[in-house]
Amino acid sequence: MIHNNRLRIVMQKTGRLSNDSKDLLARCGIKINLYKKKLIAFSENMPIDIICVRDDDIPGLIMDGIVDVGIIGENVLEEEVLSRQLRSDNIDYIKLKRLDFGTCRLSLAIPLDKTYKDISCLNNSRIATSYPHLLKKYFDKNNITFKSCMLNGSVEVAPRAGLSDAICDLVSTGATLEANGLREVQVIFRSKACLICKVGDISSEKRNVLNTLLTRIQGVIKARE
Ligand code: PRT
Ligand code: ZN
Repeated sequence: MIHNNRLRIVMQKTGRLSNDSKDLLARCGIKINLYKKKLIAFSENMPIDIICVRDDDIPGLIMDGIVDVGIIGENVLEEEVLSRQLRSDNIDYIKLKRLDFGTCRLSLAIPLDKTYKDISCLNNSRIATSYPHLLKKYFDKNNITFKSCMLNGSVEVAPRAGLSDAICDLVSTGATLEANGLREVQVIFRSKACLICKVGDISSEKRNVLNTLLTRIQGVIKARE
């Protein structure tokens, strides 16, 4: 492992958060050359290194204290917390700032021809999702039982393919649900990207850089409001 006084920030390599994350850091005045295939980039003008990975790996890198700071969707973060709680793994992190991108909601959706009054209509139904822990937490809170169908992608086709009765998936515009003949019936979690950092020892040099970064991020977000 690299141990030095450069602040390490982990962000999504490619996907819905990567351009906004890159853009935010650039607007904070961090000069970086993020080449497409590179996992790591070194800032030229600040003691900061950027590491690019799959978003699912980001919460763990922070909670295990391997990387200092991360940019991650609250949905992925909370799912990892719930999953680690079951394994009694470390779930420590500090949320430094809710960011102004990556806005979406995790929602239950059902085929258009199905009726829905309230959540009890889904009692004992099979629900396809990539977020089994957030789904279970919501159903447990409402005292409703369900059967899960774990899918890491193509969740929206599950009812049509006869794999499930309903789905629990991320929605932003609703176009994907509509294109698949599904109706959003219940929001179970609202999410944005956020800036998190590890708990524990951070050198004073790194702490100073982190404080500067946080002040600049707050300024960038304020200016965009
Ligand atoms: O490869 P990697 O594992 O890093 O990426 P990924 O494929 O797991 O994630 P990615 O890039 O799709 O999304 C990263 C994060 O972006 C998510 O965890 C959310 O925090 C955030 N985000 C914001 C979204 C959406 N909006 C979103 N609309 N993530 C996914 N979607 C998908 C959704 O799953 C569905 O398939 O977009 C579709 C619905 O969009 P609408 O506009 O049709 O409603
Ligand atoms: Zn992912």
